[in-house]
Amino acid sequence: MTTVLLTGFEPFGGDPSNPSGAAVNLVASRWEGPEALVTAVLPVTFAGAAERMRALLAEHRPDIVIAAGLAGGRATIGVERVAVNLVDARIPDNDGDQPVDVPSVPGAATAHFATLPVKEIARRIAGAGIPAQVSYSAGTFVCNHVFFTALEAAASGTRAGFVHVPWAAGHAPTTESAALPLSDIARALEIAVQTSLDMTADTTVPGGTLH
Ligand code: PCA
Repeated sequence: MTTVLLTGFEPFGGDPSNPSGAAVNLVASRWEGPEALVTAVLPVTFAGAAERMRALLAEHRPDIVIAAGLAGGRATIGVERVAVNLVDARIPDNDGDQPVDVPSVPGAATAHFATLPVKEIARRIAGAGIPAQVSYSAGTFVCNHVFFTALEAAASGTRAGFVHVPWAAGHAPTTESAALPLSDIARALEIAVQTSLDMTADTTVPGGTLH
């Protein structure tokens, strides 16, 4: 049976909530298959999150991995294309650790590309009326660390990627913060899963950014 691993994160940085974890739980509550869906809400710690991702990969041997996390301040769903082998934490993680300028996985490549159809995922999410774009940096904090770890540790038949989400409306730190309804964030993750199941190769439409 085809297995999909979908993860979100716990709150971090003093915030009371994290829409990525909430959205993943919403997707799990209404998943009807036929594929098996495994979900987890990861700790926002460099040590714990990567270890948990490696354990989930080893236990479930998923065909597809989609990790999701909060990118507070972004207005759109960001389908990440690039994971860098770099940790440079601007704030401490939930263990109080703040590693600076160290590799995510010592000795591994400088970067990995997502192995999901990122352009098509962004296109289909936008087509559902939810703002989305391909992103070329997942940052250098715990999200990028988990994204890089997943691509590094996944078995050769496993395809993996990462989706950054905005604040959920009603839970943003200020009323001016960019936000989307939690239902849209959950829908975007479902579309990401479905698109990844439907397509192994990405669409070759022009994309990228000029700066
Ligand atoms: N966002 C952070 C870590 C956990 C999360 O949800 C990040 O973008 O690295």
